Amino acid sequence: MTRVFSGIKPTGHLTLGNYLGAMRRWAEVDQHRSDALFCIVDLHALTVDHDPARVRRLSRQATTLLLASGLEPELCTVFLQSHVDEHTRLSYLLECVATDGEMRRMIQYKEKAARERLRGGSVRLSLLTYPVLMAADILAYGADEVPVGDDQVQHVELTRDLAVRFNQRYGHTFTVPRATRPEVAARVMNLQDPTSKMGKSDDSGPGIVYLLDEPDVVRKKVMRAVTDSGRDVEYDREGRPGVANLLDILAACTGGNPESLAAVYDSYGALKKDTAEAVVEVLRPVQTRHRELCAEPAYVEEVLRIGAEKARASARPTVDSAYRAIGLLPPV
Ligand code: AQP
Repeated sequence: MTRVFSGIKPTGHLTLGNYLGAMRRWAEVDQHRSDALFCIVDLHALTVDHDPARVRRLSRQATTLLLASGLEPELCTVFLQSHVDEHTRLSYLLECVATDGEMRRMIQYKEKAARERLRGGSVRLSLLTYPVLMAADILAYGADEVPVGDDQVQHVELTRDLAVRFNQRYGHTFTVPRATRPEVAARVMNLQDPTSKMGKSDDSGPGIVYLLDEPDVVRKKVMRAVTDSGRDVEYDREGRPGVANLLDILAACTGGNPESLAAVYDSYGALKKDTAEAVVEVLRPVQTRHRELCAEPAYVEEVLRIGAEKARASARPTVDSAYRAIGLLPPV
């Protein structure tokens, strides 16, 4: 059976981008057709300036939202990265295979390091090495597929390179995984700046639809989305990124196709109105289930406990064989 692994960082409140680009597909498709593991990658949240209490809060919230979005612990494994030591054990070995130049070429590193410097902060070494930990997250489980949005594809490519290099140098140890992208909404853009990704750790609140935004807040944000001075509704990602982003969101929420939807509208106002309502409808069941799960914290804790046990048992043999292959003696 195909093994699928993917993760989500508790660095902010989860967004419509996380949902349409990743979470929805995990729940609707991946958990049903594969042996799937979904991880709240809390160690990655420590790579930038963070408040410990907030990370704890966001980790619980991300778990609850993953379950609310439809992940079923009977069908897949849901767990916290920091509960399974194999991730950091393997990460060190992969650091011995990766190069400094590879890390510095990562687009997310460049963008996030620049953001940290702009805020007057220093750049943590873990921000530079984070793609290696991500590679360990994936390789520890022998994942065949990694369903991600566009922004993570480069990191999955790096994971493939590290797996191939390790296998060539030390003998076959890792499955070489591949990234899979959603057909629509692989990159949901910020509503106020449609040339940047809708990212949960951005500060620009009005441009980001959060999964727990009230319907009226969603409507307001979508109605105020930046478009352009034109009038015709056309799907042109380069020339009219704001309108294209709305069409992508509408298509992802209604199951349509952005190009054909463009032909249906003769004004930006009507497009925005329908997009807002489509988003409200997509988020409604997630929000309802999230409220129910908030009343069951013991259930959520139990999901994480069982998930960590299953994940540990699954990762340990691969990580142990990587330790042996690279030249380390087993403990006596
Ligand atoms: N805007 C997006 N459009 C489509 N997919 C997206 N994803 C994230 N944003 C979009 C996908 O959601 C999954 C989980 O994301 P993550 O938490 O690992 O990464 P992130 O959202 O990129 O989070 P950061 O780095 O903490 O903060 P921001 O969001 O500010 O960059 C991934 O599959 C991702 O592709």
